[in-house]
This record gives sequence, structure tokens and C-alpha cells, in this order.
Amino acid sequence: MKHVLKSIFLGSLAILAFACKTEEAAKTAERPNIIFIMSDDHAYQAISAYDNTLIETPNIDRIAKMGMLFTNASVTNSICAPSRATILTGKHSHINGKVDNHFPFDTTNVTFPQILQDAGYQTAMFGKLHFGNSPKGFDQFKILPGQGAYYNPDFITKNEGNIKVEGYVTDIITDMTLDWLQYERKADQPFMLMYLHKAPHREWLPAERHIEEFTNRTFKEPATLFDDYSGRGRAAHEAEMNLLEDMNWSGDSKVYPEVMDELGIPETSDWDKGAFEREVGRMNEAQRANWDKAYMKVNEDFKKAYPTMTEKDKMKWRYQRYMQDYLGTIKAVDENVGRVLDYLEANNLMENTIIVYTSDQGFYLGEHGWFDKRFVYNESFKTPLLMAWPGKVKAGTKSDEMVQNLDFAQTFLAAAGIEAPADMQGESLLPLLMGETDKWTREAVYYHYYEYPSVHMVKRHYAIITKEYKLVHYYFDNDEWELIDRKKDPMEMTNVYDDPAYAEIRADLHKQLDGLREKYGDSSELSQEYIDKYLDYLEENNSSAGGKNTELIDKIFEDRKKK
Ligand code: SGN
Ligand code: CA
Repeated sequence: MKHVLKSIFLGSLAILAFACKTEEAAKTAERPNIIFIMSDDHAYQAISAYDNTLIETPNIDRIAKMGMLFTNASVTNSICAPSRATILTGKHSHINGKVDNHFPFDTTNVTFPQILQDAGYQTAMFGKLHFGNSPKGFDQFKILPGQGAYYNPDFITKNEGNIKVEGYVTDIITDMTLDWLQYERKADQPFMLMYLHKAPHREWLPAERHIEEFTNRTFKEPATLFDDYSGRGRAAHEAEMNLLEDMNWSGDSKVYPEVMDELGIPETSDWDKGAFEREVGRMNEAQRANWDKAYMKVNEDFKKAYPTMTEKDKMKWRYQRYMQDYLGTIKAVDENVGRVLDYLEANNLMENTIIVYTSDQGFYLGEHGWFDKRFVYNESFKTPLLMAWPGKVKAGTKSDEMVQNLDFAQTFLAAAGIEAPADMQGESLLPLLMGETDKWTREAVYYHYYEYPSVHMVKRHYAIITKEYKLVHYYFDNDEWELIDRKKDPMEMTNVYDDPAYAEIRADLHKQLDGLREKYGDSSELSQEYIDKYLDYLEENNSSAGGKNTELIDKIFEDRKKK
């Protein structure tokens, strides 16, 4: 009897174990692959799934057609390396420590790729990271040093040391990605692949094959190209990102240095003077010849037009030059995203793969007369986000919920069936992706930008953003509040903070902001140690932030000495 019972008991255990095993195997088989595609400074205004006024991006759009387009995605801190750190850690900048672009990422942070790798995912990263060190948690990586170069770029690699690769950066990063999928990917493991473009980052060098097409095109101007910032405070006035005043002629607009000499156009700084050579200096003869073919013509036309140009004409000209090059680089991104999607399709990899397309932040394409990012105003606060998961996410859907780059880590972990560490600060997007919108309760997001004084001189600020309003505090060398009515003033031209009609709303937003700051643990007091380190860095690198506003920076240094 005992024996019988024992064997029944063992038998059931065996069945149970078998059942668990199959469940596990099924789970493993189900665990999705993840392809995270991110470009650098790719504005949603330059993706036709959002708006086709400027450019058609049929391949990037395929991701939205297969899945979901997020129309209200944003970042927590609109600048490169901090955004990437937030993505990898699922934590705000003040928690993960990467508040600016200058100092290396603290690799004692736990990142989602490390967790996925530990859980059996094969992991790889190709392209731009910009952390000042190599990524942890990757079986393979080939990354650009710092900002990387457009032509014949160098790479830091996991297994081959530092290498230089001939060609155009967007094509090369894609070749590396496709090679990995083809030759290194293991069929019996799920994978997580980060495919990270440098384009369309400044200084906007299109591929040879696209230069001529784009230098011949004319683009629609944004309504606020000639913004005089009159409805807003000091931060907007004192920023150095105006197309006419703060772009350099040779690097950004590709006016040849000899043409500048001939026309008597001075360049604003030494850094700016070096821009042209930094760009074309890396090209081989054939690349340079193709480059000259298109840009010589631009320069000839400019030489003729310049003597009679008004300031307004110059602004218009600079906007066109900017768009031609910026959008030209995006054309190559779109083609290459198409190559990757084609590969997935041809190799039966679509079915169980989450595909993300996003940018490390948005970008101004002439709105408010600006280029660059950093501000919590829409064009840089918002970021494109397209997500597909064929078979799971309904094709052609849209979400206008306020999702953030903070949410990726928890989304990917949830999709892989892994519980996220309790100290991650985002939320999984799975309910939204699965159409269970009632499970999504977020009504406001938090923002905090720190890198000041620095290039473009955008002052430190933190903010709460709801679908209806933005309440912003500029607090570093000014103390100003801005309240924007997002519905009535979608172009964000007027600060209504002191308008009595908004008194109640303002009080309510203040309360909500306090609540968010408490929830995320942000006191906004950067440690004195950090501030000293930051100012030391600026002094040592003689970094006047490149711009015209040296008085402001001098004052910050003086105040510091007085302390
Ligand atoms: C460079 C650019 C800036 C840009 C920063 C940060 N100047 O300094 O325009 O804001 O990078 O960009 S450039 O002339 O060198 O291109 S970020 O994407 O890395 O945050
Ligand atoms: Ca960027």
C-alpha cells in the first residue's frame, strides 16, 4: 500500500514537473525578441506617420502600420545621454545620476539589458550610446565613440578593439546589425537588439546618394520661425539655438570657408570655424568629389544671393539649408530601417518580435526659430514612438496616452515575463499595447533638464505636464514660472502663469507637481559636489558653451567664487 501511494505520489510529482517544464518551455518559446531602434534627435515632425509635410518615411511608418503609433510620447530630460540612461535604467536622471552629457554613466546602475541577459536573452548593441564607457549586459556591441562621425566612422567594439569602417554611418550600423542577425543570433534564445543611429544628429551630413536630391528641395516653413519670444520668460530669450544667430555657417550650413572669406562672413567661434574641416576632413576622395558636386552649386547660388539678402532672407535661407541636410540624413535612416524590417520578414522573425522606433528626444525644426532640444516645449519634450508586435498588438492603432522613455525598461521586462526591480520608476506599456486602456491611470508626467551652463544655454528647469497644461519652473540663475495652456495655445507662445483666469488651475498644478516630485524623489537640489565638479569641468575645458552669452557664464563663475 505504502509503495503504491509512494509511486502515485512520485508519479504525480513527475507529471507536475513535466507540466511545469512544458509550461516553462512554452513560456521560453513565447518570450518575444526585442528590436529597439533609436535615432538621435529625430523629430516626430519628420516622420510621415505623424506628419508628411516635410518628408515621407515609408519604412519607419511600416512599424506604425503593423502596430501602434504613440502621439503623446515624451522624455524625462531632453538630451542625449541622460535620455539613454533613463531608457536603460527605467529611472529619472536624478536617480540614475546621468543628469548631463558630460560625465560618464554610472555603471553600478542595473539596466534592463543586464536583467534580460541574466534571464537568458542574447543581447547586442550597434551604433550610438554616448555614455563615456561601454555598455554592460551585452553579448556583443559595436558603438561609436562619443557623438561618432558620419563618414568613415570609428567604432569601439567588444571583441575587435577600436576599428575604423569605410562608408556612411547609417549604412554601416545597419550592416553590423544585419550581420549579427544573420551570423551570430542563436536560434534557441530570444534576443534583445539595440540598433541605434547617429543620424539625424548635428551637423547633418547626408549620404552621398541623397545630397543632390535634398539640396534641390524647398520645405514649408513653420508658423513660428520668426518667434521673438515675447510671450515667455528669460529662458526662451537667452537660449542660443536660433537658426540665424546660433548656427555656424560652415559646419551647419555648409558654406565653404573660402566663400565665407570672399563674402566677409565672420564665424562665431573657434569651434565653429573648425566645423567644416571636421566634417569633410574624414572623407575619401570619391566621397569628397560627390560632396563638392552638390555643395559647390549651393555655394555658387549663395554667393550670388548673399549681397542683397535681408536678415529675414538669411533666416529663410538657413531654414532651407538646415532642412535639406537634416531630412537628407533621415532618408538614409528610413531606407536602412526598411532593410532590417525586410530581413525580419524574410526570415520569419516578425511574428514574435517587438519592434520599437523612437528617438532619444525630439528636436526643433525651425519652430520658435530654433534648432536643438533641451526645453520642455513640445518639439523637444515629445519624441516619436512607434511600436509593433505582430499578432499581439492590433495593427494600425494609436494611443494618445502620456507615455515616456522612462517606461521602456518595465515594458520589455513585462513582455519577457520578468518582474521589474521595485525601484524602477516607469510603467509597463503592455496594457496600452494590448488595448486594455482602462488599466492605464497616469495623468501627468514629470520633466527635469539640468545641463546649464552649456552649449545652447537652456536654463535648468523642471515641470509637470498634463494633457491640458504645462507648469514649468526655471530655477537656476533665474526664478521664473511658466504656465502653458496646451489646448488653447498649442504653439506654446504665451505664459499665462500670472493671468488671474488661471489662478485655480495654477494652484492645482502646483499641488500636483509637489506630489510628483515627492513620488519620484526629486528635490532638485543638485549636490554641491556635483555643481563644483560641473563648473570645474567647464573651466578646465574652457567651455564657454561655445556661444555668445559669455557674460552669463562669467557671472555664474563669479558667484561661485564669492561663495
Ligand atoms: C553637440 C552639438 C550640439 C548638441 C550637443 C548635444 N554641437 O555639442 O548642437 O546640442 O552635441 O547633443 S556640434 O556642432 O558638435 O554638433 S546630444 O544629442 O549629444 O545631446
Ligand atoms: Ca540626441
